[in-house]
Amino acid sequence: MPNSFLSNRRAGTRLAWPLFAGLAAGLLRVAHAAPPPGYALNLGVYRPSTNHVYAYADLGTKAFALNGVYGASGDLPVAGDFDGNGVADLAVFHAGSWSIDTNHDFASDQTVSFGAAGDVPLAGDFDGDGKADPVVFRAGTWFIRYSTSAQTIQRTLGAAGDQPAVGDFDGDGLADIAVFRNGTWLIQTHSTSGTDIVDHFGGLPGDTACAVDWNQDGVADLCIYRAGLWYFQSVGAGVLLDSYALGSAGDVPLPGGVFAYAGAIYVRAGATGTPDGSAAHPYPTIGRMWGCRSLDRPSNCLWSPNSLLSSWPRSGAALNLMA
Ligand SMILES: [Ca+2]
Ligand SMILES: [Ca+2]
Ligand SMILES: [Ca+2]
Ligand SMILES: [Ca+2]
Repeated sequence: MPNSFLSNRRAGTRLAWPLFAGLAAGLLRVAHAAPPPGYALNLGVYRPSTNHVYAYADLGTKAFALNGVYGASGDLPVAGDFDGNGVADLAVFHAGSWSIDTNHDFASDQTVSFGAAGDVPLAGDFDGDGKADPVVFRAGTWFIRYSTSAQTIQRTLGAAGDQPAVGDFDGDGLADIAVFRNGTWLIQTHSTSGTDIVDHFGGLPGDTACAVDWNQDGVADLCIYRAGLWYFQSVGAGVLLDSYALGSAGDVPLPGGVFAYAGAIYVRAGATGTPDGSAAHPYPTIGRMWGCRSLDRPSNCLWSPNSLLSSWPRSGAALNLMA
């Protein structure tokens, strides 16, 4: 099974460096109910008037992971980890056509034909392979296209005019569906039609419903985007959990979860092109080290064939092995 995110280790941790000289894929499957270890929770917004996306890599420093134009007038944005590398990708939906930018260069890398004009697009991992599955909501009928099989399943929840949301509301690692209607949330976690959980949060005119695991306990929290302010409440808690400011009125919230790991170094076996250790241009190997004076100080080492000396160690960096 293809895997995304094999390992993630912080700088300063003693690593068995030579072991990484050859990379094997498929060691571990990760369903990202919460950010993987070492990753930070992020948020983003999409501004339809300019097709500009603003997504933070770090909610504390407010460094951007995404800050550019993607899509065209009338496109609907969707954030999800479509390639399963642990980092949310930006997609735009237009009348059933999905264009997905998996490497954050604002150019489409994957296209999917799924849904139709008038559908509301969403994404979540329903089949548990770590990759986001395209979803469309059509007046109470949900169509979910499994990434593993391209099979489309159908569910029923809500009605025309409801705001749909996707998140893992029961914390089992698989995405669930919800609709928001004037402050009432109807959540379906294990049925194929009907409501398993009813909750109440938000409901002012203009509120946009979203779902994100804000407290990172593995269970998606209810989220309301209100003109640049995000509000969070855990399912069943009945009290506000937190709020955060990002965006402005008219923006579409992108509760992608994780948009980047600042300072990360990415490695993918067989990667081509000129590598710089970014997610877009990963190293094909971390190389083999020799001439070391200390395992804990890789900068003392010589590397071949693909030296990381120019970029390692980075402060706070993590090493990400990609399938
Ligand atoms: Ca991704
Ligand atoms: Ca999936
Ligand atoms: Ca679930
Ligand atoms: Ca939570």
